[in-house]
Amino acid sequence: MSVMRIGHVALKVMDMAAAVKHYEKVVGMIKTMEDKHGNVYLKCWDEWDKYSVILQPSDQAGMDHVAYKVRQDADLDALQSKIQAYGIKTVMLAEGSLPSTGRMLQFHLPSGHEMRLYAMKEYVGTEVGTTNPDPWPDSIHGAGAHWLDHVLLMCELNPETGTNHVADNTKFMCEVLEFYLVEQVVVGPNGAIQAASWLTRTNTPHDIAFVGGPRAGFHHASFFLDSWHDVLKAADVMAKSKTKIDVAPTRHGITRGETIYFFDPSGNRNETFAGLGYLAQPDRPVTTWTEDKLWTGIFYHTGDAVPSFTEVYT
Ligand code: M3P
Ligand code: FE
Repeated sequence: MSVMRIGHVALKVMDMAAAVKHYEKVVGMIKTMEDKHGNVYLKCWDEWDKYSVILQPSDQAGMDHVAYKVRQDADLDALQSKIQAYGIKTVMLAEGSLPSTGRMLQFHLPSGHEMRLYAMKEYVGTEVGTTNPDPWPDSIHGAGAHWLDHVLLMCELNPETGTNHVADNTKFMCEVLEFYLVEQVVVGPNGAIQAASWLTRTNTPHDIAFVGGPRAGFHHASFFLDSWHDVLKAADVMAKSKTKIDVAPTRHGITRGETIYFFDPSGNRNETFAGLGYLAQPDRPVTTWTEDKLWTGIFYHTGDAVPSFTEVYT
């Protein structure tokens, strides 16, 4: 009964043609499918399932849902009971609710974000295959992202009303979905308020993160790159294509990731993320960042506050 890894993120976009161009030419994804509703499905070259991003036509930006893949179909029944016993309602969506995808267990995190779990998605293979593969395909383009790495969701945090959906989500993810806490930011008197958390199911420093803010929303979807040099080259790709860069290449203290933040044409924030940083383990001691070093955690080199980074999200 286990969640394996992030499977896909469904993002709402306002100009489909511009969005597809962005995820293809800048992030470097491949369009694999379009459905009758005009939703477009894309994958990265190093991913083997049919898609990891769904672009949905909408009149506003933001995340529709994030999905994680579980090991086997029966896990969905076991997790449904477990999630419902925790007090969260679930719906089992029939196979084919999303094309090329098996049944999905749909529910909302305490923060209100929609999450789905599924066991089956059509296998299409990576661009280099499985027999004597090359290290990268000739078709590589744009930033050449390897795979969707994680999402960061903004959660309502209001100490005055006692609302802390970061802590609520963290507890749920750990107790019910068996993620483990890798890093956290604590604020307030005696650091009693968990204001952000980074959680994993795999061995990467995070498969999902939650950060507190005035309202729930979508902060970013992050795509994996191999090296710091690839991060630099991704920034070149963005400059050449006049992509709006939010934060130029730098390093996070948190997770030690090497990063760039940028926006898709609808204003959904993306990240390219390199450097495994460390191998996350369930028994690795949790790293804690204190309020006075919060910005060092976010942008390690300058430690400078960039309010727009935490205030602007979809
Ligand atoms: C990351 C990461 C924020 C911190 C973000 C950190 C939004 O994106 O990948 O480690 O405060
Ligand atoms: Fe990130």
